[in-house]
Amino acid sequence: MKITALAGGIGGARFLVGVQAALPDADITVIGNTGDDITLHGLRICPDLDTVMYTLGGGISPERGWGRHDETFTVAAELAAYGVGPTWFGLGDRDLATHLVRTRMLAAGYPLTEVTAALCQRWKPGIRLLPMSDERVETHVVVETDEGRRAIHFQEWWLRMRAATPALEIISVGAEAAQPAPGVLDALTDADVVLLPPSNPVVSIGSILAVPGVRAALARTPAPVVGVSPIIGGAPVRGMADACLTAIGVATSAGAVATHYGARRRAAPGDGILDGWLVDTADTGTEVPGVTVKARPLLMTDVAATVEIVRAALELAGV
Ligand code: FO1
Repeated sequence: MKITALAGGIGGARFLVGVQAALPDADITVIGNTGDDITLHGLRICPDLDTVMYTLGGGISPERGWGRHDETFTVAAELAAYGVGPTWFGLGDRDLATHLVRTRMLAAGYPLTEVTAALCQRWKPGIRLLPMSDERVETHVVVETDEGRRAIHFQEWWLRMRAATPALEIISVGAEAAQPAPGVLDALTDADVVLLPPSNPVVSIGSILAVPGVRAALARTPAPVVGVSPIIGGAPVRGMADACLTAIGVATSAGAVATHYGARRRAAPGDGILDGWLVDTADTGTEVPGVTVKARPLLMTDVAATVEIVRAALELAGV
């Protein structure tokens, strides 16, 4: 079975562990969000690609959910001693090697798709990991500061401000000029099923949908498209997706997120992308016109629980 999933960071990676465990023989392609990417100290860092790669490849820090296990932060401390920031983005010593290799390959002219494939040759995540685009698409957030409105990088808003300062606007900088990376559109139209894990619907899934052509490919793919709500009982399971949803005027509810993704009407393809939507039992009764909604426990407390969620999504997809 060919499965394609759009994935952000920690929640998406955790869900993918369940997909692999549920279907060990499946051919899985992951379209990874690169909107969180940032250049620091001259190094290109791809948090969501690395989180998927490390999580499925066995290198992730289980406590943090990002970065490497057995990590040290000696270089970060030395940079801080020089007064060289930012200190709000924790760069681990082991993780730095990934950014050094990636930056070196990008500088040599390799596209991010090939860089990602090269890094995965070490980690062997067991899935094909595609960046959403080889072009630079970065999520920036407009906030009110003492000096007036400023656009700051998503990571600064997320990590330094903890998304506590209201985002007046969330922008995928560069999206309009970007192309889907090679293989991305085919992965959406050739799949037997497309899954939307419980990643952040705005800055993870939303960033991927902002790449021209992706939403249209999802609207027209013959594969069923089923998503898993990242919102349970009106609150995000992790992270601060509520701050992101508020920024784009979407209520923080399982139903509102599905409505935001849109129902896929085969008769008249619009830009809706959902056929099915899994909500937690706390949200039983959620109705989304044009979308088949099923309620079941959605907390990914361990791999076995995640496997059950994946199985429910595949059942809802009818595969
Ligand atoms: N998340 C944090 O909460 N604090 C950090 O210091 C941090 C550093 C970091 C370094 C590399 C990396 O790949 C991810 C990192 N993350 C950190 C997670 C990252 O900010 C988020 O996972 C995504 O960008 C949002 O999902």
